[in-house]
Amino acid sequence: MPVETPAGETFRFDVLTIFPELLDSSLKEGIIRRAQEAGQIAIACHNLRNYALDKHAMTDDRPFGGGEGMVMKPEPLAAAVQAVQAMAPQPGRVILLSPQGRPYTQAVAEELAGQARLLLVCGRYEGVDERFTAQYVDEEISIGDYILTGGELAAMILIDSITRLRPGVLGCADSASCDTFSRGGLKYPQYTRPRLFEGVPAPEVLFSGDHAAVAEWRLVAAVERTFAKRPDLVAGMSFSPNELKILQRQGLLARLRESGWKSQLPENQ
Ligand code: 9D3
Repeated sequence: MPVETPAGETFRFDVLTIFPELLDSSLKEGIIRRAQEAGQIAIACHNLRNYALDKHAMTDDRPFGGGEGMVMKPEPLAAAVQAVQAMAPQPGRVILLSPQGRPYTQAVAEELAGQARLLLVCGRYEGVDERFTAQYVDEEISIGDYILTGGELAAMILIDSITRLRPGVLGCADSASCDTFSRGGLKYPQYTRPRLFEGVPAPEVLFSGDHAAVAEWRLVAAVERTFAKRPDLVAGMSFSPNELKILQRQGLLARLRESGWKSQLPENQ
């Protein structure tokens, strides 16, 4: 019996912001645009000012107790969340983009891609009134330990990274499995024409027509590159039995173990 799976649904993003144009422009190109046209995702940006109660449409105010900067008022945020939740049949998880949030990773993106709808709230100024966060926000997410001027760029990063995980968005069906992070390390280096660029040739093996040799070169290059650029990722890498054979033959298993990588081979071969 056919069932409604999340795979066939349109994933709906609602974004609350005082700068809707900031998102609108950058979401109108590339894969994100195609995904919207194909009905795989829908993005609606809502101007918080439209939900401000006073005649000046104020969305911020001075902090109680004094101090630097401004704080986002709770009422416009609350009114906007309520109104936007009512715009689609099922409510969305409310995510506040905030420097205090859970660090965003590919694993978080994969978890959120399993939802059908997200309501992304972008803060500005020094932050939002804590009572709004407590009453309306399901989860706070940070995109990293650096300081932005607001949550809009962070919201775009969530939309971008979640959209490409949705079924059918990327051309190649198993694109996700050849992702940079699928083996847990970095991807091999890429080359295209010209064969000779500023005197530097592309690696000879790539022209050999020997698919096994190419795959082997790429595996070794990927592991070497991970050692060089992201040694912190080495310990968490995982390999297929065939890849392990190659790595053993290439003498890379010892180096992997030295980096804290746990042998997947039975009985410490
Ligand atoms: C100097 C006071 N700041 C403490 C770190 C307060 C503050 C900084 C930056 C309050 C708001 C912001 C705006 N940042 C975001 O809205 C934000 C953000 C970020 O700054 N870094 C990483 N992820 C995110 S998600 C939203």
